[in-house]
Amino acid sequence: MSSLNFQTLLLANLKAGDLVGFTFFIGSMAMAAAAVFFFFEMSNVDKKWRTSILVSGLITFIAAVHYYYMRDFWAENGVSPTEFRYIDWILTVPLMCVEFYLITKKAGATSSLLVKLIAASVVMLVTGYIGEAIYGADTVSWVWGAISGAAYFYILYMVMFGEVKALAQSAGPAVAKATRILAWFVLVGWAIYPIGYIAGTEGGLFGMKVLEGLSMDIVYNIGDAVNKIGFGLVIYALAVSSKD
Ligand SMILES: *C/C=C(C)/C=C/C=C(C)/C=C/C1=C(C)CCCC1(C)C
Repeated sequence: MSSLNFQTLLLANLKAGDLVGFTFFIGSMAMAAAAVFFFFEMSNVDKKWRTSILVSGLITFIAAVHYYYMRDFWAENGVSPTEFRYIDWILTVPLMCVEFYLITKKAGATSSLLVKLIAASVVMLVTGYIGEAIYGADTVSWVWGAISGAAYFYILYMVMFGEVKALAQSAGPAVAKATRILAWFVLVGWAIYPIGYIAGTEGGLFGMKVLEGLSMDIVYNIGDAVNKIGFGLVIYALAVSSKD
């Protein structure tokens, strides 16, 4: 067997100094460990929080599977796994919206609120995908990025000042506090993604060569770890501490 064939038998080819590849491997394992944690902890929390912890487990589980594909795709081809990335997001980000709905449900969150949040997240991601996958080499990608950004600001508004915040406040101090922290995840943690988008757009923003040399995938991988695992842990902390 030639050495070339032997190479292709290796599952993933991670080279020394491949920082992007490192973050894909770490991300993959961290998501899997987080999923195991959330699934097992479901039986340690009060019944009313179980669905929320289950959803945290599903978010990290879905990410673990996609990271498994993404790290191999990267190791094999050395290019961004844009499709796997957006397939992951289109499943996990709406589930994060479900988390906001679940923790404010007892204060009267309606399914129409859930639909609004999910619809905004789908608009944010579909327009982001079009901008990145189809127009990534073109400065017109800022138009798609801007539409995506508008949907992002709508979600941010809802959780930080709008309906979600109002409901959280009437749900009691623990839910109000957790929602405040989660809103900061949306404000700071989610803002990491447009930075990756600009870094990944050829020519940067409006042709200005901003963020050139920064790897879009490293930015996205750090963002995912913070947002998916961190987000789930805030809900977990709420579930184990809440007397509401
Ligand atoms: C677990 C994955 C998460 C929380 C992904 C979140 C993704 C975003 C908030 C992406 C936002 C984008 C914009 C606001 C504009 C540019 C295009 C996107 C899709 C990168």
